[in-house]
Amino acid sequence: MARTIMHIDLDAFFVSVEQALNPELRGKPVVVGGRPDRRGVVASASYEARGFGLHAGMPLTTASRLCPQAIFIEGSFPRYRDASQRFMTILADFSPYLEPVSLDEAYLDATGFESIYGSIHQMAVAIKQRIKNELGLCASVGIASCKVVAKVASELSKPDGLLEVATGNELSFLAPLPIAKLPGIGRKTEQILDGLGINTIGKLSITPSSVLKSHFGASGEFLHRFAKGIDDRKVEPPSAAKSISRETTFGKDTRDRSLLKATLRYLSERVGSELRQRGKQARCVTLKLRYADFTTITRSHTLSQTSHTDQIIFDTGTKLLKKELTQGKQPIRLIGIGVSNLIEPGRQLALLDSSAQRLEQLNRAIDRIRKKYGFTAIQTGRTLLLKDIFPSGDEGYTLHTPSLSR
Ligand code: TTP
Ligand code: MG
Repeated sequence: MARTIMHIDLDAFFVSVEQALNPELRGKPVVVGGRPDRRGVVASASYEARGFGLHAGMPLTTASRLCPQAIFIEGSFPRYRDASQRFMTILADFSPYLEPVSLDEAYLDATGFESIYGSIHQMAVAIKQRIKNELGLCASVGIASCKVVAKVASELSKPDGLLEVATGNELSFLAPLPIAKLPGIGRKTEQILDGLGINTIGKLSITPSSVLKSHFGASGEFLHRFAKGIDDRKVEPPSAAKSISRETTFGKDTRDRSLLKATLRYLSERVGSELRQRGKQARCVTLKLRYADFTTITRSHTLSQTSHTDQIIFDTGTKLLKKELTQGKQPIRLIGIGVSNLIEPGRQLALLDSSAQRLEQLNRAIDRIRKKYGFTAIQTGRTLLLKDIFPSGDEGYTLHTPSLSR
């Protein structure tokens, strides 16, 4: 069945939020990223600044050389997170089939919505209008039969754009564009394709997929399909998980406290990292134990202040475990830890407290290293013990439950 997909992306997002708050910045070359004498790069540049060649990722020193009159702002992430939430709330009013992709970007499945709004074009106009009225921001919208074409269309229409690619015209729309416009083509892929004499999406679409596969492996097939405007990825609303938990069954039932605590620490880190990745905080921590005779118990504790740090999850789990060990006498077969009562943090009161702030920073630093080098690239002292017990793969230990494969 033919689909209608919309891609919505805010223009010069960080900068536009600043301009909406401070009228003196409007119509001027503005950069969010920091002071020009600092190390660092441009995060967002206003379209006026782009006229001087400024763009995201450019070193601030270069930016100030190219455009000395530009206004450089540090920016404030909580402001952008707040604007992003309000943006997504507006979109959710138009369709429940909404997939946020980043802070300022989302796909919306609008198949069949013509009957409500008169046309999809009118629906997009209404969306843009509400974003303008309520947030003071400009959104650019691409409309097409699939995600990849909708995304290229919104990008091409910027700023303050609205571009609809009629079904059947995907190939002719994409063909003349330079390959860098196709999502998924980074600088390196672009260079390789350029070396092969492929510089437009049209040329890419007629390159045999065997050639692309030999250079890019499985992703070569995707590139080929995208270049033809074929993309059957669905718009997938994020699963609203109500809890996050990790558990594992031991090879041999145990009452060894160091092993139990090491495993609990590891599981807490897994839970914590997912919690932070989802941008949530938890109110409740739950320990799960299964004894040798398969009796399973769960014990929960409600935190006085919501948290998303490994330490708090682990400390709470440890207290629950200690209590349980003084009662049950059987060896333990399975241990698990979970968090629930998840909330989207608004104002972070905990951050006023400097020790909570340090913990949060430490966790973020660990997350960054793990994202780059793998989960066990960095280990806390307590979990080192697990190294000798569980086999280690690229992504860390291989424990026995599927929930640990992530
Ligand atoms: P983008 O949508 O890529 O950029 P943009 O909204 O500033 O401009 P455009 O009109 O082209 O959409 O990214 C959204 C925000 O994400 C951007 O305002 C700042 C942030 N960001 C960074 O912090 N670093 C980066 O390298 C990029 C690309 C974006
Ligand atoms: Mg944007």
